Amino acid sequence: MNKFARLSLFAAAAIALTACGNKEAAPAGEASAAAASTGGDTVVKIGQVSPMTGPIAHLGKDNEFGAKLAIEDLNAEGVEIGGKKVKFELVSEDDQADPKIGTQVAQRLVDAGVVGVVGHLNSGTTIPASKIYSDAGLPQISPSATNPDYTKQGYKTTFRVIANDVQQGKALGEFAVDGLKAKKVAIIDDRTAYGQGLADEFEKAVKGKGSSVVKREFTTNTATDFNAILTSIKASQPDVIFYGGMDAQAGPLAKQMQRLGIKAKLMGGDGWQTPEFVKLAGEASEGQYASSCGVPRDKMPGFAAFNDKFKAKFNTEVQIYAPYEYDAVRVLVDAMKRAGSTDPKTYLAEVGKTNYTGVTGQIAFDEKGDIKNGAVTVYQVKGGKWEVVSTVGGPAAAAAPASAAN
Ligand code: ABU
Repeated sequence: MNKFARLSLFAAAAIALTACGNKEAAPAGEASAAAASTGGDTVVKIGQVSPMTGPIAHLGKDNEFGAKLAIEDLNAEGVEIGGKKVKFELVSEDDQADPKIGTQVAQRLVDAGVVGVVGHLNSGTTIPASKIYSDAGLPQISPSATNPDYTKQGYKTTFRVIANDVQQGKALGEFAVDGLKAKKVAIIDDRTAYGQGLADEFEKAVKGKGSSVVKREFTTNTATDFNAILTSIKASQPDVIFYGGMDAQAGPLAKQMQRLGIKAKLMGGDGWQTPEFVKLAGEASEGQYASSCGVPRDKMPGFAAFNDKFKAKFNTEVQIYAPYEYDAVRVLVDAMKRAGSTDPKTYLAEVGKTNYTGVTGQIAFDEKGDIKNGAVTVYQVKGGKWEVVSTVGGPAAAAAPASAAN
C-alpha cells in the first residue's frame, strides 16, 4: 500500500469512528457545533474542584458526592439540549485547599474542555481560580465560597448559591450581642480569605452593636495546638470566642478550651457547622454555636429526598455543601437547556437569568452573581446534634412586608 492509500484508509477510519456512538464535546466555543454535527449523544464535561486530600478532605468529598449525584440524576433523566441528546461527564480535581494548586487545576479543567465549573470549596482557592475561568469564558458556580470578594471582581462568570460573609458575619455578630448578650468577645481566625474575612465582618458587627473585642488572635488552617492563644485569651475573660475557620481546627480548639477551663461560648461560621466538628470536639461541642449560609434543612424543598439518595449511594451523612453543589450543577444545565446550547459563550448569559428551584430552595442571582435573598441560620449543638436557633433573611423574609420583617 502506498503512502497516499495508507493515509486515505486512516482518514476513512477516523471519519467512521467519529460518526458513531458518543462524541466528546469540543472545547469551549465549539461545543454547539460539535453537538450539531454528530448522530450520537454528545458528551459534555462539567468540572468540579474541591480539596479531596488534607485536613478538610471530608468536606471536599462531600462536594464531589453532591456533583456526582447531580450528574447521575441528569443522565438518568435524559437531557436534550438544542434538540440533541446529551450525556454529562464529571471531571473532578483536587485543589488541596491551596490557592496555588487551585489555579493549576483550574487551568487543567479549562484544557480538558469542561463547559462550566462547580467550585472551588474554599474562598482562598475560588478567588484566584476565578480569573482563569473568566479568561476562558467559563461559568463558575461556587457552592461554598463565601468571601464577598469572589463576586466583586467584575467577572461575568462568577456565581455562588449561598449567602456571603457580609451577611454571615453581620448575622453572627448581632446574634452574639443580642442573642447571647456578649459584652466582651475574643476573635481567632485562620488567616485564610474565608476565616479572616468572616472574622473582620463579625468584629464590625459586634463593635457596631456597642460590645468590645478584647483580643484578636490568629492561627493557620493546618494548626492543631491552640493552647498559647487560648491561654492569652482566657486572661481577658471574654463571653464569646469567635473562630473564623474550618471544622478541622474548630474541633480541637473546642476541646482545648474545655481542658483550659474556659467557660466562654465558641461561635463560628459555616466552615465548622458540620457533623465532623461534633465528632472532633466530642463533648466539648455541646452548647457551641455556628451558622450555615442557607435555610435550615427542613425548610429546603428537596433536602429529604436528596438526603435519602445521598446516604444510600455514598453510605455517609451529608456534611454541609453537598446539596448546594448538587444545585450548582443543575443550575448550569438549566441554563444550557434554556440557551439550547452547551457552548459557554452562548449559555453564560442564561446563568445570570436563573430562576430555579433546587434542593436548597429558590436560586436567582443578583448583578454580581450572588444569590438573591440569601439566608443565614444559626445553630447550637444540643445532645450531640446541631439544632436550629434562628434564621436571618431568605425567601420568607424577602416576601414579608417591611413591618413584619423587623
Ligand atoms: N464558606 C466557608 C468555607 C469555604 C470558604 O469560603 O472558604
